[in-house]
Amino acid sequence: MNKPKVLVTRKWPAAIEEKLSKLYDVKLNKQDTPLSALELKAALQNYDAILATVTDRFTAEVLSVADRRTKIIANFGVGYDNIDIQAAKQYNLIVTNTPEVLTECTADLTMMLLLMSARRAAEGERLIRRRQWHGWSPTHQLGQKVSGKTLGLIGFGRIAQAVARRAHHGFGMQILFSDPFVPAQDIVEELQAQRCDTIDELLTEAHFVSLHCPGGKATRHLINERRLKLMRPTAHLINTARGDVVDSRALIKALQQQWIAGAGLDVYEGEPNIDQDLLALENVTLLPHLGSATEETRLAMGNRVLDNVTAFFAGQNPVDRVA
Ligand code: 8YV
Repeated sequence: MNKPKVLVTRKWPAAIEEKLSKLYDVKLNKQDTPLSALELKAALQNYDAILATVTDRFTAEVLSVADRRTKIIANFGVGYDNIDIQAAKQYNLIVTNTPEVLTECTADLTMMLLLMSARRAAEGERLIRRRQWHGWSPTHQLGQKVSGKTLGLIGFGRIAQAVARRAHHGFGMQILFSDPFVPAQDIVEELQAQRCDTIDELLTEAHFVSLHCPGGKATRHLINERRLKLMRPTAHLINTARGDVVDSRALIKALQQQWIAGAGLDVYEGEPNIDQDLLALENVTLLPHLGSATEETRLAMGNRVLDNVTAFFAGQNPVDRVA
């Protein structure tokens, strides 16, 4: 029997590419160039499985291509807002993601951004590189204390809970959260976390706000001009979720006019294109979507995709099925 034809849309950790090559008739992307809509359509017509990432935009239009061969899109990532799930269901396409394995590293990076933003770390680093640091001074580049402050988490799933653990047990922070789902009581108790009835209430109260909701239509521009104005002038906004959760023009205005003290961003609307006005600001820390970018986690993500695809080709239901 012929091996299933599998496309890996981007360059993956070598060990995973090796395993895949042994099991399937695999097409790798050694150049690592993101695929265009046209290339994704051709892929849907030519491969049994597509192993995709956040940079592959499977819109309803792309998925509607005639003569589809693909049966499964196995996404390398926990977020799958790059895939129109309704359309995928309509065409009986199975979609899987990689939850759990990237929780800890993404939570670590969230804390790093929070600390960097609060303590103006990137600004200080830039200053030194520009040779503009003229020595210690009692009032130079003062930031905000983190320990003991209140952290508001919008979305209280796995990653947010891991952030809350670090913040509460490590930094003595009080945890507020807002989420339409009710979390397990033992977690709420462990973290002494308080649910806010509304996002507005959380934004008004918190010293630091971190976003952990999924991307997509339902959360697009959840943080807008009105909501940014509710935040404390000393507050920092951290986004390691998805860029379009924040109205970036409104955020730029908030940072320029100092409605808030700073922001730490790992994700962007329309990434990797970053608004010029954002680049010009000192009170924002910018990272290039590094949430899960550790050797250990990317290997674990690859293995998780492998498990999902292997289960599918063995006629089983993949464990991380989201459509
Ligand atoms: C991934 C992420 O690396 O898993 C996610 O949702 O945001 C990242 O950590 C990226 O999405 C790759 O698909």
